[in-house]
Amino acid sequence: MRTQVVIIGSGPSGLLLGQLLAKAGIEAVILDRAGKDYILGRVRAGVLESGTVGLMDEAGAGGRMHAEGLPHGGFSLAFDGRDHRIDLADLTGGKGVMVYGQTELTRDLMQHREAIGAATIYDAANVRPHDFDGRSPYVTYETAGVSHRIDCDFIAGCDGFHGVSRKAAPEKSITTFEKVYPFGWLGLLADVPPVNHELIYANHPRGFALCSMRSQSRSRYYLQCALDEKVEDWSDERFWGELRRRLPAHHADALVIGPSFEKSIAPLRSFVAEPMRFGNLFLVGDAAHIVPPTGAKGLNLAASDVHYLYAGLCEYYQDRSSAGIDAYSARALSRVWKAVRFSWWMTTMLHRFPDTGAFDQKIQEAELDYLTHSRAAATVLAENYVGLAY
Ligand code: RFL
Ligand code: PHB
Repeated sequence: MRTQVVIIGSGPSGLLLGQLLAKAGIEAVILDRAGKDYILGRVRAGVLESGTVGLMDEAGAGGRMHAEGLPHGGFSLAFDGRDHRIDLADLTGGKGVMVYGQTELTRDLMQHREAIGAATIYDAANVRPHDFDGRSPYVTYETAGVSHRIDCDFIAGCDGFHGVSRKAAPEKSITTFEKVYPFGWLGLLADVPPVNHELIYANHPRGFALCSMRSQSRSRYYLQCALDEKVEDWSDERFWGELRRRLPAHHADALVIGPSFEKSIAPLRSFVAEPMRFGNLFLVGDAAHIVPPTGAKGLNLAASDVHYLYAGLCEYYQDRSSAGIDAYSARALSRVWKAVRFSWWMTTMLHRFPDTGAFDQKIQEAELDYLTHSRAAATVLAENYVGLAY
């Protein structure tokens, strides 16, 4: 079999790239080691930048997102028993974010891909990229014990942090940068109305908490937890009690609780691999970088990578120019590092670190105080939160 682009990974970056390429008349096959239901069962991001929203529209898959997503023009920072609203719209000249779950975005992209009859191979075992340094790249994989090979022009490694693409890059050509945080996030999903009409990021002596949502009737909450915590030790009752303690009284009193239907713990990490191109193999999204979820940047960075790669591939096929694909890694990394910085900063400002001394604590308090009293400081936060320009 032969195609123009093999996309490894059917997460949001692989699906978005696949859909954009299809619109441009560029043929792609997507391979994923997991099944469709497994992919749709992962509860992850919830906040989309306007750039991501624009790409969903460009891919022709934005209809349900606009009908059911919740546009937000601000969020709250809660600390010291009070609430401070960051007015994104006012601070950024009318910009905001869209609250729409990654699960739904993925479902929309899968449905649109099925509708155009483009090829996705799920449950593909032992997916391997080959000869991407030469002129004839190809990808091998197995289904039901049978080996297959797809020849192609380019390979897009959209296979997440634990995927095979980054590992295939020659060790001497790749440099990685990493910071592991000494805590995780315990997330809970429940069909109860959100405690507030906008997100609340709470800094509290007992640890960070985040109140988010998926709809007017479905809430997504997170608690900072120790890395050795086990989900089984967190009954719903314990979770709600702890969340209430970490919120200002007026929110704690308004919290509506109910049975959860998903609970999971995610570790927090910053990670970047450089470069993001190895010959005809391109790393995209979590395959190349991870950020802690505090700034809501992971999925949005995956989308901006897709934007740069898609533009480069269009230039290659339509104008016979390699300029775009040659610039891909540098363009993507320049935006990636700014989001890595922002996510690290938000994480540092809002969490309790196990080794925080009195000095660090005072610095954190000064940072929050500065943000609430300086429009310039709040503008920096808002500009990054809504997403830097591509
Ligand atoms: P994904 O979503 O991990 O998809 C990769 C796909 O590749 C497949 N795969 C393979 N296929 C073939 N062969 C192999 N060897 C393979 N290895 C893996 C996998 O099965 C999978 O289907 O990567 P992608 O597409 O780059 O997307 C990245 C996003 O998923 C991620 O950045 C976000 O979820 C991060 N994130 C958030 N991002 C935001 O922009 N806003 C948020 O509000 C936000 N909140 C979050 C988050 C991530 C979280 N967790 C659990 C890490 C909240 C949480 C709790
Ligand atoms: C989410 O709704 O899952 C979410 C929202 C904002 C974040 C991280 C996660 O910063």
